[in-house]
Amino acid sequence: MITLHHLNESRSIRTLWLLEEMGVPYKTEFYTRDRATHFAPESLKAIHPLGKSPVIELNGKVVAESGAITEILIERFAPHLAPPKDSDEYVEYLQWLHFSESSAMLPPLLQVFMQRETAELVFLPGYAKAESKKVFTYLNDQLENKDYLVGSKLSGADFMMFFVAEIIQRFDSKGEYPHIKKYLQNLKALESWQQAQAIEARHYAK
Ligand SMILES: N[C@@H](CCC(=O)N[C@@H](CS)C(=O)NCC(=O)O)C(=O)O
Repeated sequence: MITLHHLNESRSIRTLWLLEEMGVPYKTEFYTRDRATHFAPESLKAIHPLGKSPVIELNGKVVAESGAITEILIERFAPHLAPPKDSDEYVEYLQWLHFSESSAMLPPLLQVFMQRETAELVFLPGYAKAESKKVFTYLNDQLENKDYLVGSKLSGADFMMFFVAEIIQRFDSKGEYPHIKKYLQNLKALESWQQAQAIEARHYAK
């Protein structure tokens, strides 16, 4: 069974549309943004600690991130909505999936946030601080007693998140995120990581 936790005026419309296109049975729990702050209600945090939408429950497993949700739902229920995995089009498909929530999203979001700045209200610094704390805490909690993000071995998730973890550590002057620190130490002990660093150092030392 699929349950979509849907927030109004949000990326969750991606998932709602996809579910309709797929034509599979699903349930929707609706959440409404606060009129003044535009934030999601606290109740969303009971579903996923970041308190963002979309989130789905898929046979009891909570899945966040609209890109991951799109990929999983299509893989399991609507494979006709993805090109074959061994095709060039699949490469393009994956690039667009990731682009939509990374390089393509940040610039327009910054524009939206800048619009909220007024003479009376400085929005961005407070927002950046509060959202950073949410993300840093979430990642730190997820890494408790773990060497790698997924299961007990190195995966693609580590190659991606390691770069973020390094940035987080730069901001952690008070040592608030010890599990992130340990995670990085663990990754940095890997031979391949050290080789990559050595290659970079050799090249740029010139
Ligand atoms: N990268 C996430 C972003 C999720 C996200 O930021 N959702 C926004 C709505 S577009 C949200 O829930 N905002 C409410 C809040 O921050 O309180 C995704 O693609 O699902």
